[in-house]
Amino acid sequence: MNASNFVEGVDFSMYLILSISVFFLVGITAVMIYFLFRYSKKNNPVATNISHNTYLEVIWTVIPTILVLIMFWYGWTGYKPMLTAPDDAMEIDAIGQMWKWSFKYPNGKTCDSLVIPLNQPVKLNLISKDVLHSLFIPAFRVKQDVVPGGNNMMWFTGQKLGTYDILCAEYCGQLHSYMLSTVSVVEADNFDSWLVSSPDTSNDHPGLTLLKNNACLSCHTRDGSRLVGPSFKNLIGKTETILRDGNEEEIVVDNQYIMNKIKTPSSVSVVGYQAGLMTPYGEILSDDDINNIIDYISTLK
Ligand code: HEC
Ligand SMILES: [Cu+2]
Repeated sequence: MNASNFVEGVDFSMYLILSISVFFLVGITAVMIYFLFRYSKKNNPVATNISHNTYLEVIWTVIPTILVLIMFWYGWTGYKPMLTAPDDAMEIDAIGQMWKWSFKYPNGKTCDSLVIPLNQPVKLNLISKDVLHSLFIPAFRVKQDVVPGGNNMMWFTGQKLGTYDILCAEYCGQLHSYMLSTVSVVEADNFDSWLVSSPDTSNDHPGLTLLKNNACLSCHTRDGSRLVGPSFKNLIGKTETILRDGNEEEIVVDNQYIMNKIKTPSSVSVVGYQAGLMTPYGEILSDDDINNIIDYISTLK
């Protein structure tokens, strides 16, 4: 059994086009080499002037046209079903952001990796929070751009139990290649119990859960090492240089500064780091959320 319902159509047209291409590559090269000797100056001293040959011209027009139409036909019939999801497909939001995938289920459950039931069509609504991404599941033979403001979708049916890679196939900045996740195809019963279970975050600080869920940790570390942005370790009370309205300023990081930076990151930028990478979280996180985050950051010493 194939990993998804699209494997057969995509693979068939791939192998068809590949075989036709290889056939002509080998054939044309062989004829070229043969002609090189057959019509060299030594073997064919007097060149013949041939203006045209109707019979040959019809053959080399009609046969390639038929071949191209065959390739088109199998390509099209493999691709067309991808464009319309069946009505009974389960809808899941797939959200891409620098540099993390997250998946939101109809019951509100969110997860960093995708879990789907066996033999159930699944439709992913593709949403980007910042720049262009592209959701790519090689084993399922599906790939689709995730456009900010657009409403692309993809659908598929997982037909074989297992866990498969999810990649981002659109260069989306520095840590693009780390934008990885997985899709697990599980038995329907296991899926149902998974869907209603909640991840065990009881030991996590609520601020840490928020940092994880909002992809903050793909750009900021907790251990003092530099990633795309400054580390959260020892952040509060740190003296640093920032750029505000084009002017450099020396500041001491406090709660108010962090609150403002998370809500409207473009208002200030830390000197030594690339400005403009952080998206505004004012609409996504409440003041309570941000206070939880600040409280958590204050524990990172
Ligand atoms: C795509 C990468 C990215 C993501 C995601 C991101 N940030 Fe940032 N952040 C940066 C960069 C780069 C800087 C430094 C440059 C600047 O000030 O814009 C920064 C700066 C900051 C600062 C100021 C640090 C200092 O030393 O003054 C805070 C606080 C911060 N981010 C918190 C967050 C929180 C909280 C989240 C998640 C809700 C988050 N960031 C998500 C890239 C990111
Ligand atoms: Cu991406």
